[in-house]
Amino acid sequence: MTLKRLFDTDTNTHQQGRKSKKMAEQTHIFYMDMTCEGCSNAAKRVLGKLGVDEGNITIDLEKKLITVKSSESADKLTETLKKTGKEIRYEGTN
Ligand SMILES: [Cu+2]
Repeated sequence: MTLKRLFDTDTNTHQQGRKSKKMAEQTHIFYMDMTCEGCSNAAKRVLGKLGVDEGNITIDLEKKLITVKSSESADKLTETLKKTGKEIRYEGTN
């Protein structure tokens, strides 16, 4: 029992500890007027420069939605995504 709990705790620590930021991460959803993979790659690139792990970015090209798990503010993420030159709209957190 005790051992299993120890292992569980260890796993959680590894999953969360990849980026050692103190602020709580939130999941934000953005609309971005993407038409192809070039657009989604551009989104990944600008977010990556901000320090967002690729594993924390989910892109639905068909729905034109980007889900980002980050401790950065929604404003900062919006500003960053706008660097792609595409229309960006903040859809909220989840
Ligand atoms: Cu494109």
